[in-house]
Amino acid sequence: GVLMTCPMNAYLEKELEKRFNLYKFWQFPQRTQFLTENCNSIRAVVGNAKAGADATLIDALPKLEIVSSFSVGLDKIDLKRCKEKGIRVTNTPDVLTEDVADLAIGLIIAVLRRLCECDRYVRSGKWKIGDYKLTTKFSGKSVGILGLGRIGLAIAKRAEAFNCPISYYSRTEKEGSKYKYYSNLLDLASNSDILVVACALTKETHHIINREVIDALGPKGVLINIGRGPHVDEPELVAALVEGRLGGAGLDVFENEPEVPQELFTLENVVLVPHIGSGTVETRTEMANLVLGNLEAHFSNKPLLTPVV
Ligand code: 8YV
Repeated sequence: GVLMTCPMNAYLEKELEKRFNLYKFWQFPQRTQFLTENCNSIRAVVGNAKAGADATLIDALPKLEIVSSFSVGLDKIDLKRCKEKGIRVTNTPDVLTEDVADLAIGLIIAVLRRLCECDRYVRSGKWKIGDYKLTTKFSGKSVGILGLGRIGLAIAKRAEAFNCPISYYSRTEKEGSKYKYYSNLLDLASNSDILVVACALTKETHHIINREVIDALGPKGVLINIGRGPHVDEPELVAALVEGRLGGAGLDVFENEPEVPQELFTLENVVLVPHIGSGTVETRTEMANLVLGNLEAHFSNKPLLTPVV
């Protein structure tokens, strides 16, 4: 049997049902009772960025062999526990890189050119009263990237086409990279017009965007987050935006999704989207196929397609 932690994709659900005895966790409000009754028939967990496999779930499933995540991010999976218990883990890298990088650029342009406010302006009929105010140019602005992994690199490549000087921060300098490296995130923030969060969420990167970083980015700076909500100290971000200490923000992720701080709703220099980075038909289908391919490989003793553990 396969346990799916929450609804994530209709095609994936359908295909899993064809191949396995599929348990949909969300259909069993009495979770403890469900686990007691079915723990011995569950050999795989399919989770996502919302609901993965924590130590409690892993320990409740004595026959668990593999956790296949419908996400590239692994922050909702207790990797250490999986390693200890010899449970394999897979994710969905690469197939979503383009979508997430596209969205990062989209958010930058939406914030600087005020696309969402402009759309509201036209719809409300205000255009008839007068022209919209001037906005801020994107091309040529300095872009700082936090985390130069697959997604960070794809964002850099796109920003290059906008003639943006590109720099990055990561724990270690990437050998052979043509982009400017800062060994200190504060220096990157001070030297960037736009700062994009594109690293993995770990203990080390939790609240890495704190008050100091936000103030280094400053009243003309823009923060883009397509990583994870907890990368950012959200109350500090809200305070900075409300007080005008930060120029703007484009956010795909939030600390307590789907809760979004109400204070942001009235700010026109902020663009808010509901964790849609990988959310295209094409990419979600490819992600589903990767999950299916990994499970198939595992259960037929073949090498996993995208192993993490
Ligand atoms: C998804 C994600 O939003 O890949 C990730 O890390 O956050 C996403 O692709 C999610 O897992 C889809 O259910």
